Amino acid sequence: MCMLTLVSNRLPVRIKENGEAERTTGGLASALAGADLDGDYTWIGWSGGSKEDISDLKNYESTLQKVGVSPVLLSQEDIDGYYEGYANSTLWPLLHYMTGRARFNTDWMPVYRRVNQTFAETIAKHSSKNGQVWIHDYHLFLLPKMLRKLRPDLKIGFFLHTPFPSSEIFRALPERDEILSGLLGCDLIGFHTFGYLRHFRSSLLRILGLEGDAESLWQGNREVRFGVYPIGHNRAGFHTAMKSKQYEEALDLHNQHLNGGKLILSVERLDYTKGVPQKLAAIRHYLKNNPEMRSKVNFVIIAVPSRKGVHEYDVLTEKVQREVGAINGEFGEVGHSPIQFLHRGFPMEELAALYALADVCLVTPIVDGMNLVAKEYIDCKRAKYGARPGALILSEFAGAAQEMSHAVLVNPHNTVGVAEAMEHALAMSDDEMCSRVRAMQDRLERNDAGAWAKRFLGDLATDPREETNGIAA
Ligand code: GDG
Repeated sequence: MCMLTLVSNRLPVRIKENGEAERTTGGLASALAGADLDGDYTWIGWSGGSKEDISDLKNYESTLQKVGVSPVLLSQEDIDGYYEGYANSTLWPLLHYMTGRARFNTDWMPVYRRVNQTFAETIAKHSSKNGQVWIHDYHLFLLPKMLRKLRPDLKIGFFLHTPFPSSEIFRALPERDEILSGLLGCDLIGFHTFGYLRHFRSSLLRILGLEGDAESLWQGNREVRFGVYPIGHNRAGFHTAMKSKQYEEALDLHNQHLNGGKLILSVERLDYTKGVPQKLAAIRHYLKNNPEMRSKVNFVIIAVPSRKGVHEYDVLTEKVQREVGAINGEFGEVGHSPIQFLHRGFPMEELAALYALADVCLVTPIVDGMNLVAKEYIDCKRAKYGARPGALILSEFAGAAQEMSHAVLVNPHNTVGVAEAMEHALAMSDDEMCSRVRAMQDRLERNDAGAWAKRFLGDLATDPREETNGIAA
């Protein structure tokens, strides 16, 4: 059995047409690839779809086990109450300060609890004695405590990919006590920024009356440690992509299309936290005030579909499509529409080519745990791979802003301010762009995805009691 068990809501797998399973290379998988683990870990999570649709459960499980993952099977009722309900309709908006969007439905928590328990039982079965378990994200807040009950020998770590909001927001959650005490089953809890950690500690104090020191809290004779681990991007993956033929071809093709015009790029999941309508308002303002630029700028918005079929997301998609049409109708000319809205995903090589060419990257979420697009854009600005100089416009409300002070920082709610930032970025000299990019690249090199995973897992493995007084626990 492997010494490390990774746990996330979704498994990084895809079932191919021939029925075989294939590992996909999402952000987390590539982070672990860079953490020198030699692939020695197992992964537990939901493989997507409902268990009612699986005709041969045994065969299904063994197909997935062949690629080193163990599925947690969910019924349609689980998916509705746990995933679409409590996780994505209550927790996700609340963690992003959007209390008005958070839905509170008393039927969801029992399902969320039950699914977290199923995860705990699956992990307990598959993890080796004294192994490490690394749990990811808000879908699994109750899991640490449930797992500790079943397997006290395990070292349990948790990383939150979203913000942790101010306690004034978090305390609106009806099940706030249970969520916090679920997390306290951990040995180590990680956040992207000091701000999120500070909010978490103040929730512990205000809601559970628990006060620890800056880095830990005692639960009986067990220490729960907290830490700040800003996630990095998949640097190795992007550098490999930039050496590929597909990258070169995409670079040539898009360069021809631009025909000397300016490229202003944005890339995100189409989620209400990413601030796409606010960005469109700023683009409209920019085009209105800069008529001489209308035929020269190309706003390319890559908005990957997200949570399709969920009402709010469908409404957002329609709203965005309508506004893009309206702006193009108002400011377009024969043969040129200022905005290209691309509602699908692109291969990494093509994404890297667009990053390399973009004069400006517009990253303007309303609230975002970190935001990896900002980091990827800056890393792809490499002259040796044919990249053009470029400037990053970054929302103050993305975790990444804490590390990327050389970006042009904006308040995404300030339409005029974002439009002025576009003017400023497009007028910036190549020298200024390059010196800002270099300053940010230095930092990204030291903390890519692999370094992030290595740091977290290194800290999880360390027993603080052994370190401080030499006495084994
Ligand atoms: C959550 C938190 C936190 C996007 N379009 C394409 C594509 N992407 C990739 C990007 C990037 C990733 O998706 C998006 O990551 P973000 O960090 O920007 O945002 P979330 O998906 O919301 O992630 C966030 C993150 O977790 C990690 O902790 O930073 O705050 O919300 O890597 O490159 N990739 C490809 N084609 C696309 O069209 N290949």
